[in-house]
Amino acid sequence: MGTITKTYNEAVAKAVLNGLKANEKSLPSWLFYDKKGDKLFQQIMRMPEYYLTDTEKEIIVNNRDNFLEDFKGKDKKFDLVELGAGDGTKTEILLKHFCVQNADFRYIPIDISSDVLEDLEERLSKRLPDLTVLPKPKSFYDALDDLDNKDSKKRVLLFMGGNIGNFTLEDATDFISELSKRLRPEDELFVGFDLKKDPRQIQSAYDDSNGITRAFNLNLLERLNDELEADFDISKFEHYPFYNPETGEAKSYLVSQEDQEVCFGALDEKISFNQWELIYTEISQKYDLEMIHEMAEKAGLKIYRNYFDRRKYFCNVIFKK
Ligand code: AVJ
Repeated sequence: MGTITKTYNEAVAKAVLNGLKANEKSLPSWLFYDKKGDKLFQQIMRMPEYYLTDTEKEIIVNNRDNFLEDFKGKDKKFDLVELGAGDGTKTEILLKHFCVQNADFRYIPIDISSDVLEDLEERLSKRLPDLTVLPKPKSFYDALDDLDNKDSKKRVLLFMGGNIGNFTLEDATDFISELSKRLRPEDELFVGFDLKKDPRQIQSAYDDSNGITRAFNLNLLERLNDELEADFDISKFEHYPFYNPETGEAKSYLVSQEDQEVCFGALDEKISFNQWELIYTEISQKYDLEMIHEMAEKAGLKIYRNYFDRRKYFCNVIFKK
């Protein structure tokens, strides 16, 4: 045998094989966000059915003065630490407002992707040249553990955009507990939760009539075709979102339309699918206040404040120890 040069990403290959060789097939939702997936997600956020972005934006715009008061430490200073840099539009509204108000704060975005952080830093240096930005290209926990604890300045951790929804309830509780361990008495944790509402409205948010969410879900398979030399026939899979109002779980699946076999050229592997077999690709957990209270209690946190949009579709919560 000659030397095989691997051109694929090991983490992607491992996640894909793990997920597709399991009894109940799944693919992790972080795989959505390649170049094309990022673009599709931007488009999803502009779909009339996808209410999440505008509702959280409404909360931020209407309460930016309150947030500044909530976030300021005793000495008026604070560090704003964002978990996941994301696309940053909503954060930018806050940052801009805080700069205009001459707040004494620094912005510390944490993201595993240094590319994402470089783009963000470049954008912010143009738009908000006076803002101090300290990007940390690390995992959330590593980055938080790395922060200098001799620095007594108040910290506010941000986890916005309903990203907590991509965890199951159990995993979200563990995650919040881990963050809680790293909070000091004066610190705060600011989280955006998408709330339970008319089940039909949630269902259509993940099944928009322009088919963008469908394309977003199917793009996972195209990504595997490109990166792992797989031969998925995209027309033989269908997007199926399902919202369960009993549990608040909105889950998305790809459904195999027939018995079929898929080869992964780069991995020298074959995976077979039965007709109607599912690949579970995403959870978007919806919350009610009782669930948020219970989570806070389990994580050893108190709800210091909660903010809603006028329709109570979304809730931004400030937790404290
Ligand atoms: C980025 C996790 C908030 O779950 O609503 C949108 C991702 N997936 N449409 C969500 C998503 C399908 C989104 N979050």
